[in-house]
This record gives sequence, C-alpha cells and structure tokens, in this order.
Amino acid sequence: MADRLVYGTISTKEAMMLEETYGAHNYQPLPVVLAKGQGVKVWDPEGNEYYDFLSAYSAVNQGHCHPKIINALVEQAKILTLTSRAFFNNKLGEYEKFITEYFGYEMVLPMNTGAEAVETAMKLSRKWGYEKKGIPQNEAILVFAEQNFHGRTIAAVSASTDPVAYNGFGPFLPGIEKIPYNNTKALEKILAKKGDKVAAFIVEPIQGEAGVFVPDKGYLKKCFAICKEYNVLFVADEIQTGIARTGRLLACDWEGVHPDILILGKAISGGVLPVSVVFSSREIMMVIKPGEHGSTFGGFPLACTVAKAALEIVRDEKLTERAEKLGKIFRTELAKIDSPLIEKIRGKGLLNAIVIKPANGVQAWDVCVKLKENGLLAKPTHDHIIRFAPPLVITEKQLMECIGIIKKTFLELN
Ligand code: IF1
Repeated sequence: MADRLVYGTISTKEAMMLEETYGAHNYQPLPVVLAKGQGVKVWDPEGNEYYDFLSAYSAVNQGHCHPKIINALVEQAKILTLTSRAFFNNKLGEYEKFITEYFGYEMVLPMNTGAEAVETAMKLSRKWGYEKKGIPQNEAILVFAEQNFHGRTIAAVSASTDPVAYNGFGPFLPGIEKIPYNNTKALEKILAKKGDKVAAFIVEPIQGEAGVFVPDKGYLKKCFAICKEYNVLFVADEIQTGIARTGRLLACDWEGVHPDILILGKAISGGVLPVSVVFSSREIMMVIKPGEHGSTFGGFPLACTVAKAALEIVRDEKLTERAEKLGKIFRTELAKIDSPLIEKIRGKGLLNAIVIKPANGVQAWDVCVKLKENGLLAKPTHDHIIRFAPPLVITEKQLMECIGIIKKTFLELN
C-alpha cells in the first residue's frame, strides 16, 4: 500500500482522526478514506486504487464524476444555482416535462433527499385519502412492509421494524401498519379489515437495506391488484432500486406495475447533488395546494440541470441493459466460489448480495476488510449480508477483474 500523499492535503490517518474527533459517530465506516473518484474507481489520499462496489448505496449508477454531469453542473453553476419557488425559473418546467415523460407520469413534485420524497409521498397519500377517498380527517392509515428502509426521519422510522433505526426516537407516528414483506395474503387481510381507512401501501420493490431481498415473481403485481380492489394507492419507493439498477429502468417494470405514486432519489443526479422526486397522476398530485408542501432547494435550477444530464446518460449509455447483462454474469460467477462462508447469493441486475455464514470467527466485516486490502470496496448490511452494487458503467472486463478479487478474497479467508 502506497503511503505518500497523492490526492488532497489530508492523509488517511488524519482524515479518520478528524472525523472521529469532530463528527457525530452516526456511522461506522470501513477503514478507508476516499479522496478521488472516476467511473467505477475511487482512490484514497495516498493514491491506492479501489473498485467501488457500493456506489454510495446506488446513487452513483453513472459512475463517479461523470464528465457530462460535472460539465452540466459547472456550466449551470456559473449562471444560476438557486431561486427558491417564490419565483419561476427557466430550468424547472423544462426538467419537469423531461422527467415526467422519461418515467411516464403526468406530474412530479421535486424534493432533495430520499427521506423527504418518502415524507412527501406519505403526505400526498394521506391528503388524497381525505379529499378523494373520503377517509375521515386524521384517520388515514399507511401500510408498510416489515424490514423496510425508507430513510431516517421520524415518519420513516415510525414505519421501521428495525430497533437500531427507531430505538430512542419515539413517540412515533400514528396511522402506520406493518405487514410481512413478500406476503400478498397479509396485504389482503389488512385491507379487508381496515381498507376503508387505508390511503396507501408503501413498499420497496426489492428491499435493499434489509439485504437485497427480491420478492417472489408476481408479488408486486398482486399487491397492486389488491390495492386497486380496495381503492388504496400503491406507492413504490424506488430510491435504491430505480434508475436502471436492477436491469430495468424501474424494478416495478419487471412486473409491468405502474405505481400510483413513484418515489425516486439517489442516482437521479448521478450522485452529484441530493435530488429526489415524487411522481403521480394529476388527479392525485393536485390535492396538494400552493403553500402546503415544498422545500427551499426542491427542484432548484442546478439540480434540474444535473438530473437531466444524469438521466440522459442512463438512456444514452444503455445502463439498464448493461445492468441486466452484467448482473447475470456476476451472479453466475459468484455461484462458482466454493467457500463455507457463502450461504446465499441473491439479487437482480447489478444490485446483489452475498449472505455470509460466519465461520472460523470470520464475519462479513472481515470479508469487507480483506476485499478492501485486495482493492474492492463493499460494506455489510445487517451484520452478515454484503451488498455488491458497482456503478452501472462498469465494463465486462472490469467486472471479471472484480469477480477475480472476490474469489481471491474468499480463498484467502477459507
Ligand atoms: C443511510 C441504508 C441503503 C433508501 C430507500 C429511502 C432512503 C434510502 C429504499 C432515504 C436511503 C441510504 C441511506 C443511507 C445508507 C443507505 C441505505 F443502508 F441506510 F438503508 F441504501 F440501504 N428509501 N438509503 O435506500 O434516502 O434520505 O438517504 O436520500 O442513512 O445510512 P436518503
């Protein structure tokens, strides 16, 4: 490992010390410091090179610092960055037309982080429930799947079944019900019982944080049909699974499901700025009246410009097709690894995970530390599951090299 400073002025050791001393300890990062990123690769301050197999949790699908996105950012930043929504601007409407046509919706509400978009979808669903479905005021119910992840806000953690996410943050939101994931009978049961007051069922098409749980084929389609039967909105949180990650533009596309409300974030901007959106029909979206919802930066000119460039890359560089093709190769090759540490391999497109069976005192964390030493960055989720999600611009040659690194790592740990 090189140890002379190459990028920036802060060494790996110094960067870790500074974060440790001055930053909240709300994360336990892998012991690596990133100083530069380009495409599928990142470098630490000393110039050591790594393949990024996390992509900032699927926000960097277009690759780090994609020149087209960066150029769009820099050019717009010289002209106009933020206006607030107190005034119109010359970028928002053009972007809203582009992005609603791109994803096939009538209207869009622009926000910033994923959590804000989830909050927006929750508020929109509730208001639709009161104004269009006739649910008595303040009695709307939102149904979520257990083991979900929808962000870190009080509303999102009110829907969480992970004590690490909600412990110590109560009291929680009323009007939230949780049912088992990948279980259409559970949805049928709760809607049969309380459907008249349920405004929406909010679900991830694949549960990323839970450990890349891919539901049974037909789950989404069946849930959508049950929701329609009870006049309940089907809301898809595609913040992590969207934007080509699973081998379709949206994970819902695998089942031909068109969510009543669609939530996107992360890779909408290619990981350059926090950009999120909530899509819906005019009939649903128009229940939000002027002044009832928004945010300072929501849909700001810089974000509109960056997001448009980022989405054009997904289309022009055929990232969806690449994710499907390379994901199949990735899972096929991983399945050939003979290691007592590997319990299960699962995923869709280039959103994959290995479930680790701890052996000889080796945990998923140890595998990730060894992967790092071998030049590939991945991180465990929920102790024993390692998520592998490279930028979708990875070439087949690079993927094969990374599969070689993963095989070598497991051999070294066996
Ligand atoms: C962290 C997890 C992933 C998301 C889905 C909403 C949000 C996320 C499906 C909120 C965000 C991020 C958050 C980040 C790590 C990462 C994560 F491990 F936390 F759960 F990806 F799985 N819906 N996920 O995945 O979007 O507000 O973050 O923009 O909080 O540590 P956000």
